[in-house]
Amino acid sequence: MEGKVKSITELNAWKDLKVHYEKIRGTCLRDLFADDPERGERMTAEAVGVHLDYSKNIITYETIALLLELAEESGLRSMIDAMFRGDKINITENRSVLHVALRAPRGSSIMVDGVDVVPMVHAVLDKMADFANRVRGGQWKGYSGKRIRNVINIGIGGSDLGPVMAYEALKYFSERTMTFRFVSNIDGTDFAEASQDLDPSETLFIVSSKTFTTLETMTNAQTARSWLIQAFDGDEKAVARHFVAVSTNSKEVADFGIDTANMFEFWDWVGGRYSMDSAIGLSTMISIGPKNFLELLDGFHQMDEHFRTTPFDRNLPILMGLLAIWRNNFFGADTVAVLPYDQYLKRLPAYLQQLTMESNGKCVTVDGERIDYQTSPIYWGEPGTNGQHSFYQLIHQGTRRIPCDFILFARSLNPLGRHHEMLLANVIAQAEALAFGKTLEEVKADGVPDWLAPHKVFEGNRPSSVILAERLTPGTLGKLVALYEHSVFTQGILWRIDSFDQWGVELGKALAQKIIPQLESDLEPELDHDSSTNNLIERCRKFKRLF
Ligand code: G6Q
Repeated sequence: MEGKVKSITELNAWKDLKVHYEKIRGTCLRDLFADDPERGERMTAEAVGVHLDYSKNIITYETIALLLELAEESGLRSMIDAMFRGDKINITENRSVLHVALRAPRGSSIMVDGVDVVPMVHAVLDKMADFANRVRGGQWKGYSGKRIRNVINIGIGGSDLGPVMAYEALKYFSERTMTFRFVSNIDGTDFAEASQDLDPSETLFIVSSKTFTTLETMTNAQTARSWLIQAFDGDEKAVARHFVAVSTNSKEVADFGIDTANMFEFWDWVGGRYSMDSAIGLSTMISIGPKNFLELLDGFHQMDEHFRTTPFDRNLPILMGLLAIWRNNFFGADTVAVLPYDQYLKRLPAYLQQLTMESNGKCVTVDGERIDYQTSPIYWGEPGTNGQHSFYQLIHQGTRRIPCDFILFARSLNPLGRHHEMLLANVIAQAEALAFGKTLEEVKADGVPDWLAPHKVFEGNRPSSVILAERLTPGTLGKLVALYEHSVFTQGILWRIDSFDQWGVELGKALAQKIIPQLESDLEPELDHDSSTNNLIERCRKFKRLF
């Protein structure tokens, strides 16, 4: 990047938006819809089978026009081109950001440092497909000749959240004769529970770690190794048939004792939280099969192409990103609820928490200057309809304004009786209730006594967007994830931050390394932390001594 970028607050469109906000902040959705009967159709966009209804946001056509100007003025166009070209836009780590290359079709070309990475991507995909077929087909056997029936992915953060989410999301398409588990936490309970009912001789571990140095993953992998070897009476040769690795670091993989022939590679231009469609997706591919995995990649690619080529005013990720900025920076909404109305997407909110907050939870610009506006809001959520019987109360009647993303599919993969119509009716009704509410007059007209009426009022004017697709297939999931990835990108560019680093996770890691020996030491350690930290360490040591 050349020269210093202007702060978003210095842009003309930002200043215009400030004035505009003051003008429309009191506007209510009831009036906006009443004044424009076509709003519900006009404020929608559709591409690659994904329909976005953003009409229930507190916006006018002028808002959208100004937000689009803001995107133009921010240089979004040139940054999209820079990402797809392989420029090193992750400036604090001096890396290209090329998750889009992971789903580029065979035969296309993307250059990084003079090397075309697309053939490399497809060579790994071919190797993954061959391996996945052998495991699924029973040709890849465990050390004692038994078929592999269990796959445990060991990884954390970006090397875990994507695989877990995708496994759950695509369970309908999964190989049901096999068991898939995911171990991430340094808490030994995670491994103990994931392995307690499995036969080691039928279990394959995929150690997924970009760096192959992550404390949690390496500790869990060592524990898994001991568990396996113990079952084979100390025979270390068993490791080769029961462990494969996904990493960028072949040296560390070899040092661990995994044959690098059984390593599936990816590259430093793939960020952890953008890696579910790289070799990190090996467990996904074994679960759903190579054909479905390629369909997933094709879904990602279709959304990539839409993002790269479509004018901003019809560009789904850009519209979503701009609305996020509008709600966050002008209305001051601190959080966003992601509410998928599909049980298979139960892990999507957790996945999106990392994608959004690790990417855009930053407080300095790409130039290292302290930011004086809000960046990423807090993302959270649960699948519907469950959330309706829990926290929706606050969304409807609380004092905070919480924008919601509703995600729904017109057809169910499990069409049981009237379940799906009821599910759809509920999500559509929630968006309607949030937007239009119920006035005091309407409550009283129902015969509610005066004293009770205020409790039954719904102020409405709660913004939401609806993302609708036909069915949750592998391709749809790819489109959905890419939609959020590019929306996050859009926001990060406008906020002037590096969405692709994660320095914020480092300090705690370093401090933990110091505390581990202090907890383990047989001798009383000299503690030189603050009084609270010292006290907590002492308390833990004391409790340990009691047992
Ligand atoms: C993601 C982050 C982080 C990372 C994990 C695991 O963008 O970088 O969540 O994925 O810390 O790292 P390894 O894959 O190197 O073990």
